[in-house]
Amino acid sequence: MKKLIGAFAAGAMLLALAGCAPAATGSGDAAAAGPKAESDLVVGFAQVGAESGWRTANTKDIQDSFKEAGIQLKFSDAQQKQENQIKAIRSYIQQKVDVIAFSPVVETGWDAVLNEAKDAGIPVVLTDRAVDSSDDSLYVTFLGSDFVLEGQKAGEWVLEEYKDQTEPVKIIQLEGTTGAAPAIDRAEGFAEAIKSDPKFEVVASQTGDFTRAGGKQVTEALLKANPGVNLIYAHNDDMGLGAIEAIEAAGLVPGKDIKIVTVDAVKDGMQALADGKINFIVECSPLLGKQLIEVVKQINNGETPEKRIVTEETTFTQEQAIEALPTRQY
Ligand code: GYE
Repeated sequence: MKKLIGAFAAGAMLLALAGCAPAATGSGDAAAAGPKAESDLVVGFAQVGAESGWRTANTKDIQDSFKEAGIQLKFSDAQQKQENQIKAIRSYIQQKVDVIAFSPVVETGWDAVLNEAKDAGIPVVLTDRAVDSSDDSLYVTFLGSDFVLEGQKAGEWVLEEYKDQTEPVKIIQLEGTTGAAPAIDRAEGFAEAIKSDPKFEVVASQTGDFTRAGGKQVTEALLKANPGVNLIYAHNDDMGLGAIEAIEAAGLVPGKDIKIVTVDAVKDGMQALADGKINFIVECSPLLGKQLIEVVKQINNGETPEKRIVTEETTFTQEQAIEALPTRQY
């Protein structure tokens, strides 16, 4: 934090100096003139992809929020590939956008490109997913959910749901994209919660890449290899929805023969919960657009946003899903 303030202070001093310099220094330093008009701001956003209902809702919310704020948005879809995101970020640097925002598909491997943005003097905002870097001066803030807490909430529901069962509880975990912050953290939070009772056994854990097709395919294979599974913990709704198809195809009843707990609470997931095919959902809000706009405005005004902005979230049982569905935005 100190480092960050230091960097900002140094930057501000340079700008102040540039501002005092005679006109002969040229017109290069527009920022010296103070904040830009918001209608002149350009933000480059490098999205992960379109892998899930959550992502679709997130993209729409970001695009709508920028339209509403009258700030120009350059948007790219990396199709879940880090190399594509890096290319997009490099192109935003070349285009000299005012702010770069992105949702890192995986946690590691960003330092080089983020240093390029830093050298170009372009602030970077992380939305939704975090990076794993020892240098936190490479981004201004991380705006998104507490994924460890989400995993814990899922695990705590499982503890309660099976509190009277003395037999082992066999669990399949459908992991998100390998190396992605929500996959790593949701696994960690869940494991943390259930470790207090050895009757909970994660008999298999595999990635379904946050997609419905992935969830279906992995569940099909894992059900064959692991008879007598009690519960599926899916890192997002879409993989849970894929699991429902696989469970039904195996002649079993989702929500009864095999219970399902997921994370996200997008409409299709909430519908399955209302229908009793999913048993519990931990909410993860994709509505990050308005907060991102706030951060962009703060940066433009020379203010320092909080280093970590955490999204507030709840959980849903079947009754709560039935109640929430009619007014659910996404
Ligand atoms: O849970 C999942 C999406 O990063 C929080 O990514 C996001 C996750 C979300 O594909 O559905």
